[in-house]
Amino acid sequence: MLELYHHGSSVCAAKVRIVLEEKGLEYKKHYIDILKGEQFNPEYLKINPKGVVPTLVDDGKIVTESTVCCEYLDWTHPGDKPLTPPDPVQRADMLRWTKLIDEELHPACGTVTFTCSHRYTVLRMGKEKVETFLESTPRLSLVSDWKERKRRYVELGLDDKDARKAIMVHEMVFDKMETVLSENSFLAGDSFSLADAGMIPYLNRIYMLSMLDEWCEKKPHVLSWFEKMRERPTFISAIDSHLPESLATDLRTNGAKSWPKVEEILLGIREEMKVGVV
Ligand SMILES: N[C@@H](CCC(=O)N[C@@H](CS)C(=O)NCC(=O)O)C(=O)O
Repeated sequence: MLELYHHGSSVCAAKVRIVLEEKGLEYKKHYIDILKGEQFNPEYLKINPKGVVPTLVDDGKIVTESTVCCEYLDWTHPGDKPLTPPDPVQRADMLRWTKLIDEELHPACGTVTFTCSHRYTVLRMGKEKVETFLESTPRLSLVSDWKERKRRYVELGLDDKDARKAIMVHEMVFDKMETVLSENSFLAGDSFSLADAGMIPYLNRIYMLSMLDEWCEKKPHVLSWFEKMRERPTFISAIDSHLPESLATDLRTNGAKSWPKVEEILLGIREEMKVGVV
């Protein structure tokens, strides 16, 4: 039996749910509320020592790291819908996207999400619980200094020094997508692959933060790709149906309030990109 430990607003968990749903696999869900610190429960740390979601369990075998979970599912359940292109060049394209997501986009998304919204959700727990929540983060978590970063993001929001780089990473990834999607319907190859499955939750995060339309108003191919992904039947079953309404409201309203500042930083970055400073 397949089991998934996940959370409604986790981009990494969403990625694995998309693959499970695209393949039509049945799985048992275990909800871990990462904004209440349930990921630091000693029982959960036994299966995921980083204290992050998702964790996939396949008949007792534990698989962590969302991209690895997606690949594992594609190896073990290729079915009639493999999500890895058979052509080696297209497969290499796919792996370059998933590598970019893991190495750059995911930590940047953590920064944007916490500085723009999650900090407000977490702060509602009250001083003592916030302290326990921040102190419980393991040394090696989302990245090796996530514990310190999370504390700063909760305290400083968009005034933190990492905010600019995180916004720049998103802008560079969206630019790269725009170039590829102006010639291709999918990110790698000519059909839906693990690259698209991996990218959907990150676009959806910026969308949930009420920022996507304005951010990408000059990137029409990115917007139409996202619209197409939203039309897939698995979008509702893998993404929309798992996000509690209160969290969706937090993301939407906090994101809208944060947009003017994000936009100011973004416009500065675009100016610098134009003159070749970055
Ligand atoms: N490299 C890991 C990263 C997982 C990760 O960062 N998960 C986030 C949610 S998307 C999390 O559980 N965060 C818990 C925290 O910030 O304490 C993967 O791809 O599975």
